[in-house]
Amino acid sequence: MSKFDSYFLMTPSDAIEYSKEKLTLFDADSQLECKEIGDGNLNYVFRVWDPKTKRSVIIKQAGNTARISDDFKLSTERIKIESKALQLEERLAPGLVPKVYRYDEGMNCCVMEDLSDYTILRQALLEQNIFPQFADHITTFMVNTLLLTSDVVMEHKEKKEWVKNYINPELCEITEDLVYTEPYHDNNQRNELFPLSREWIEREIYGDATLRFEVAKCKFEFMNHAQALLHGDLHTGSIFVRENDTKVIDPEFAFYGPMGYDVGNVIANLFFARAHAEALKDQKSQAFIDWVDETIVTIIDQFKEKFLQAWKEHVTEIMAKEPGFDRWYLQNVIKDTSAVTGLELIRRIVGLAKVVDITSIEDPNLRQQAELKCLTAAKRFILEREHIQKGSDFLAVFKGEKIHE
Ligand code: SR1
Ligand code: MG
Repeated sequence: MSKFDSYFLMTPSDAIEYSKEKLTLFDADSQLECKEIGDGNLNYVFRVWDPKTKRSVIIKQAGNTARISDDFKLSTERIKIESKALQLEERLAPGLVPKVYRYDEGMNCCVMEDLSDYTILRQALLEQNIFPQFADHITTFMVNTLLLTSDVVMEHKEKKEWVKNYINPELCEITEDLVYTEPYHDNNQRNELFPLSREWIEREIYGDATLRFEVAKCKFEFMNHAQALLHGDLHTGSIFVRENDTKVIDPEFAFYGPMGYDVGNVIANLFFARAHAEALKDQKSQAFIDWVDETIVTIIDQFKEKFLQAWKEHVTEIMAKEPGFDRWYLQNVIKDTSAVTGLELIRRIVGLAKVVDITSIEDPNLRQQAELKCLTAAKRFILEREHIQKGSDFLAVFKGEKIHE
């Protein structure tokens, strides 16, 4: 019998005891230390380390509610999805995710590689650091994990089995509510508007029936298009970086959905970093903004290039080999990417789960400017999504410029 035979939410001292009992990494007599370092919206993250040997691990544990609010009652199963997804992603995109050492079904926790020598990308971008290889790494991650889990590559019955295994109703519901519903309605308790932006949002978001109609179409696309195994929450807080390394973490929202959901999340969150730097306008800002612009353009263009190349190498489905089908398919992925870029920009400003890139802008007028710039572009990303296809189109829309067809 062990105290870890049945589930309870651990404290740091439990995590130390757990590590000694369940992991082979540490010696029985080691003096371990532990700190709870989770700063996400959902889970608890313990870093356990041996100061003598410098060995360390991360133990991520799911509670019955979300950390951000007890409103969200969640099954602890999500850690199972995350563990499975990380192991699969390591196979599909080697070196781009942390290694999983152990998944514990009873304790609902996942023990994984400690990435403490990395920084969360959102934080690094707030400090205006640049990562020249990021576009290359993230496009490889997205092309490999998305295309290779889709029906154009996988045997169809096996793919359907995976759709079943990754069914993730509670976390999908969070996205359906927070991304695709609440930001478009004035009558829910969870939206929080920055006072200087309120009037604009009431008129241009809540009050725009055409926008709501287009968002409704996107919502049903998200719910009904089981295209590929998504990460499902690929914002800059789900990515660790070091100078020449990238690791994608936190795929607990993974499920079969439209590919553009992942790509659009990356792009929108880079725009938040850009908006933050524009508000800062210090010495480093212009060089940083230039790098973000180049990175956004490269991510879209390189994603398309790698996607078509991987299509050539991996496609197995006979009808998908019809000439021109690859480009038609990709065009739809980029259309969805544009819509999701807009949806993510809106929901992080209007809805519950905000981003520090925007909330940390201290000057109220600069924050209002940043919010309205993101929201104005967001509407175009949704409404003009049929025409936004090139990396330079994405940048032009954010800057308020015309798209050159
Ligand atoms: C209740 S969870 C709020 C948000 O945090 C996660 O990272 C997802 O982005 C989710 O929408
Ligand atoms: Mg997360």
